[in-house]
Amino acid sequence: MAVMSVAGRRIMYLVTLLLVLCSTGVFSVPTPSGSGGSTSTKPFGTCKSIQKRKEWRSLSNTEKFQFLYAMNCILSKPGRTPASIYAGAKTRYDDLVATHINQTFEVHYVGHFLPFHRYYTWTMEKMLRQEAGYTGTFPYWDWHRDVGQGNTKFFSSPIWDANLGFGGNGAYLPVPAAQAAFAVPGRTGGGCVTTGAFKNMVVNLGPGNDFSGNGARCLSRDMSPYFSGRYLSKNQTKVTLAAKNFYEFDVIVEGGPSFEASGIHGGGHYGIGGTLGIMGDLYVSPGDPAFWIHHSNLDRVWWSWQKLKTANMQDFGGPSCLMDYYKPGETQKCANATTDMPLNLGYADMIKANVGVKVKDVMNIREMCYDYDFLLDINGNDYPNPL
Ligand SMILES: *[C@@H]1O[C@H](CO)[C@@H](O)[C@H](O)[C@H]1NC(C)=O
Ligand SMILES: *[C@@H]1O[C@H](CO)[C@@H](O)[C@H](O)[C@H]1NC(C)=O
Ligand SMILES: *[C@@H]1O[C@H](CO)[C@@H](O)[C@H](O)[C@H]1NC(C)=O
Ligand SMILES: [Cu+2]
Repeated sequence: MAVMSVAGRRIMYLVTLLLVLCSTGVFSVPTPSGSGGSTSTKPFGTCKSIQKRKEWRSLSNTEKFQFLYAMNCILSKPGRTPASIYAGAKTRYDDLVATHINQTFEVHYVGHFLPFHRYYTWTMEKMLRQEAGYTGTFPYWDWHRDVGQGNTKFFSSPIWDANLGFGGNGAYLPVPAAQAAFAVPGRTGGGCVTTGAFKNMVVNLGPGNDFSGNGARCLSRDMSPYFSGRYLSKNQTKVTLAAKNFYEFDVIVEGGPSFEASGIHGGGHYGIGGTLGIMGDLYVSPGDPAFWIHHSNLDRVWWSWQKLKTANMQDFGGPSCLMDYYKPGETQKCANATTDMPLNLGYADMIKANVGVKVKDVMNIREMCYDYDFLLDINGNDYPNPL
């Protein structure tokens, strides 16, 4: 078991000390209407500037510390979900997790899967800035850097750093017999995360769709370098970026149309969460803070695909209800998803413009006031994104 260094302990002590600031609410900023002016009818307003997201490794140590601190702040702030609605939702972070659990079968294996998660990740960024005083860069995890050369490479990623990172794997636990047949191949852990900025974290909601809070438990990880090596490889990204239209792109990303198959989305979830880890639980996966940097990179892949061809930018499609993919000769249960579909985040909502957010509002990330420092070309290689 990894022992935390003196520096690591000092950092955690500092995080704990600073959380007092968080609970006093010094970071709270008056609720704005959209990101820009209140006169705008667009939910994201007019951008004062474009926030450039960067890979975790490109953040300075100070920025990493501030980011991990701000996450802990959101994890400790009282939430807005009334106990009468979801008794287990206690913190501001739980507001986000609860809305994901509530909509699990409405926002996965559907056309609006990527738009929903783009808006969801944007909301975490907004929350960190507005309610936890974060002023740095919102990070993404370029998984290509950590897969492909055997197990040790994945485990030793700076993402999992015990001092200035998300902490590592859990100790190995066997899976209960009932789950053995469905166990994620190559899983190596399952126990609690014991290092890093989230080692004391309590996951209040879940497992699954349990909102009661009775299942409160540690943050667990069950990493599978085998699984991530397969589905987070540059080859898999290349296969994904080769999609001819959005419908096809979404199917490849989600590994549809079947629950058994995987794509880059599942590559991160099961590569980190395996069978017993929080990231592997379809409902409560945002309960692992690593969720946000995985989804930020997934969003970067979508944005990179959108930028490959003019026609890709506004292309959209796919089913509006779970797994209702079009198959020749079969009748679909639901209408196809359209860009007029509303995206709803319940008590986690950070937009108070009363205009609602629709798929069409999140098609262009620059209208959401952010972009990425590097994008991916058709071969899955990074190129600098001129801003
Ligand atoms: C690349 O990915 C495709 C699709 O998943 C797979 O069929 C192919 O074998 C992979 N190629 C390599 C070189 O891994
Ligand atoms: C849904 O989209 C698919 C793929 O673009 C298309 O073939 C199908 O006809 C559409 N279904 C409906 C009900 O409009
Ligand atoms: C849960 O989801 C349903 C259906 O999308 C929605 O109507 C309801 O408002 C959601 N509840 C909360 C508390 O977010
Ligand atoms: Cu999700």
